[in-house]
Amino acid sequence: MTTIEDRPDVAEGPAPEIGQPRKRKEDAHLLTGRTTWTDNLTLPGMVHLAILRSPMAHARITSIDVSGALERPGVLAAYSGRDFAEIQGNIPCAWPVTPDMVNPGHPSLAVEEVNHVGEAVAVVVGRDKASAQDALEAIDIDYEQLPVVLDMEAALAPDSALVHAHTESNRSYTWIFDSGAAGTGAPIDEVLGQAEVTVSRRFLQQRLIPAFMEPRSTVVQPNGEGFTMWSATQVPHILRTMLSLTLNVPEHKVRVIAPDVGGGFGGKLQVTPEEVITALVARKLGKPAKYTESRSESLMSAHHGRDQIQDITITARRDGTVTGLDVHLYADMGAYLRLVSPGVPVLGAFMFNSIYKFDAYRFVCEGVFTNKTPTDAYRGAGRPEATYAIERIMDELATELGMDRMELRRKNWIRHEEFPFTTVAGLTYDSGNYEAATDRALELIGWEDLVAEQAERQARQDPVRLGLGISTFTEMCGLAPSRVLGALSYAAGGWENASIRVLATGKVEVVTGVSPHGQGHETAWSQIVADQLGVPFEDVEVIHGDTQSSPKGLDTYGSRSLAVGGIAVVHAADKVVAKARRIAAHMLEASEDDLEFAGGAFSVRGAPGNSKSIQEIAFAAFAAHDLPDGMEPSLDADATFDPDNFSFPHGTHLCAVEVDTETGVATIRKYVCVDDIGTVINPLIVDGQVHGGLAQGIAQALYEEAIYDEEGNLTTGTFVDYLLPSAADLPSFTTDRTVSRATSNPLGVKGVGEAGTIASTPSIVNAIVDALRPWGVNDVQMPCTPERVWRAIHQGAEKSGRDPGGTVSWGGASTTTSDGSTVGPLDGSTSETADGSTSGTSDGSTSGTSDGPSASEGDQL
Ligand code: MCN
Repeated sequence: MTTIEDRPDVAEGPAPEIGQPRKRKEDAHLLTGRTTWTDNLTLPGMVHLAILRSPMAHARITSIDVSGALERPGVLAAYSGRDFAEIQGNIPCAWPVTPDMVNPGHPSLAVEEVNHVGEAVAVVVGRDKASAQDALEAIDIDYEQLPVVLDMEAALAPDSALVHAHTESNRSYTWIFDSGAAGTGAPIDEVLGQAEVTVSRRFLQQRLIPAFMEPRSTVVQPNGEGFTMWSATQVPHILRTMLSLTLNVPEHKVRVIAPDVGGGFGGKLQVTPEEVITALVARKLGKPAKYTESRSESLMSAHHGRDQIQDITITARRDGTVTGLDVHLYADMGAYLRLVSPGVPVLGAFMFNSIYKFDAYRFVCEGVFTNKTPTDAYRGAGRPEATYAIERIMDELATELGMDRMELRRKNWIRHEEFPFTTVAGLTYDSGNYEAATDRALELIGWEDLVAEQAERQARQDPVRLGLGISTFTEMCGLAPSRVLGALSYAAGGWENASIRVLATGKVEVVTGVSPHGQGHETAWSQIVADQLGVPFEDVEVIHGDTQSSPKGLDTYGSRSLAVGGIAVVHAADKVVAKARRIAAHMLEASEDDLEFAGGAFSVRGAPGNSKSIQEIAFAAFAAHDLPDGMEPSLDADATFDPDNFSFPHGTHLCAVEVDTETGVATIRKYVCVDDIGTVINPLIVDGQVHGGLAQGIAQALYEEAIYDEEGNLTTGTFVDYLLPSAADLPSFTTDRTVSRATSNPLGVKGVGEAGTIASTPSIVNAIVDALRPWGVNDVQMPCTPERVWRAIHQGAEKSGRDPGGTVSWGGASTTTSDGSTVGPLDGSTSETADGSTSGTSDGSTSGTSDGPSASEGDQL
């Protein structure tokens, strides 16, 4: 594969744009409120929708009468699922991961049954939103309650109640990868049988909510046979095709526009019931219609992410050589399969082995239905979950072996001279340098000093302990080679398209098939084109997010836009330059081979004064007075790129977390990440992407969790209960990069959009567990809230007979904390240890008693 250095045709402008920290072109209009959010759109005669949602997690709809709503002022129409039963189709699922996968079908408006709280059951159409909303209470609906299924393991029991009465069980699918059968390694059972050391853990990936800034919103304008939809979506192209199939409308009669979109994080990689309902209503009434969800509706009904039980066993030799990995996942699909729900955990199958080499690997994933909101892609989609499990268990293995955690990783990771490397999961990693990224991260964080401080705090029984967190990672992104996606049973491909038009005046329009919603593609694509064509950055306009103006594309997710869409731009630029070269040769009466292209101009080699700029050539191509024989006028080109491999960014994330053992509060003191994403187009954008990703990964470790009560009600249905961190909750991050160029594309770029989220969660939890090891703690369930950390200390102390609080006495003496309150276990059980301690002295120092742990116990304490 060629690299940019190998390519003589790439313009060498005086100041290459690639690599410059350009401020984002997009931001001026975003920051000054000159945006077009979908909800800002108003069309003549537009009606407004409000949706009635199920208050029950599982119930039969015994009767529904919407006529009461029709009598309310300002109401034009009201419909239940029964009104649309014949025409609404099912919300599509594009990833049948196994041939026997059970897909129960998902009508946009429930007809017979509701299967999760928040499911849409009826829609009211008003002259304004308030009238429609108010009339929802006039709908008369009776439910017959059905048993609620919430626990995944219980759901798989033969005697479990069924989420969907017409299915045989609550299992959607079982997907298996076995290195023995696949020929990528040894059979796992042999390795398990002979293992010198085996460590098994159960990790829980709590359910998360992709809390994008702009709630979902849709406007539909009916238009003859078809319609135009504006939607706050990440995937206008996928949406168009899927709407056409779902609603049986010819695809060429459907136009989808994603105007400004305020974030998605995977949550808008979807064909939503709300989009379908809005289209149904608009077409039925022949009027433009708008639906915008409230924040509470969004938290309850937009798809959720994660929610897996991970049973993982790692085997090793006593010298620390990892020999095998056995993973069993339960993945909560929620009540229905959405667009890519089943494929999300399956993507993780290729990442549990991460950066490590070992012989045997098995991955079994069971997709399970429950009476909860469906799950689907959320930033990282399968890869953060896998990275969490392997990085947590590597720490546990190191502890079991009594080995330094970093040494264990070094011993097992792929060394940089071994690339390209085909892993036990069957992927070929093209490039990377884990040593370089790790060494740089260790240096930046000042690891040795932190280790010394940790020991010193332990020695003096400081109630605030220091935990050091490690996470090394890689991910497969740049989704992706269409052939591989096809082999994984994904319905679509992974190519991307771009076209470039050099206009008569030399200004450039770039049409891209990706659909940014916060990633800054307009800026990055302008930088790429500026370098490729030698035109000013300011002269490039990027057009996206409208199936009419950018008709070919597969949109933005999976950190694919640069490594696939950006490369399509490069190939389109190559074609433009090739055409321009022919015109230039004609104009300069020279041979094409004698022309040099640099700084946006072709000149005759050896006669630099004899040149034509790309702008002059563009005008000549427009005027078409004297083009080479047979050449079509205009300077433009179109290219589609389908990479032959994923891109494999990697990195090392390290952190120091202070854990107050008296309150359980964990505070991040330092966070350093060194990512390797190949060539960087725009370091400012990349830092922004990493910062945002870190915030989300840290939020999983410390704050966020979607919680259902035993009746299936979402108890975290507002931002009061669902703890989305603000900037003030996060530390300043230290970011740096190493560069191992991707070999699967000519720029050498790898994706970055998910990196921070993938790597940060295990780094934080590893740090917290590290701080609590003295109490025998070997796991803390996420999110590591103060209560959970406090409990872990006290339960660990109880089991190990150690002091829970860095105290002056332990083992039975009854004392109080420094503020005078008595500390006891939160589960109500009695523990002598729990209240048998005092906290540190007022100056923060503590001392051990003669029967307490002594500083000489070193790393134990
Ligand atoms: N970039 C770069 N150099 C690199 C890699 C990337 O300059 N070597 C730049 C790209 O040019 C692009 C940005 O970084 O401007 C992200 O590129 P990429 O890694 O290709 O990711 P995508 O553009 O495909 O974005 C998808 C990714 C995903 S999967 C989620 S989820 C996510 C994310 O992006 N959701 C986001 N970042 C988000 N950022 C915002 N503001 N909002 C979201 O919803």
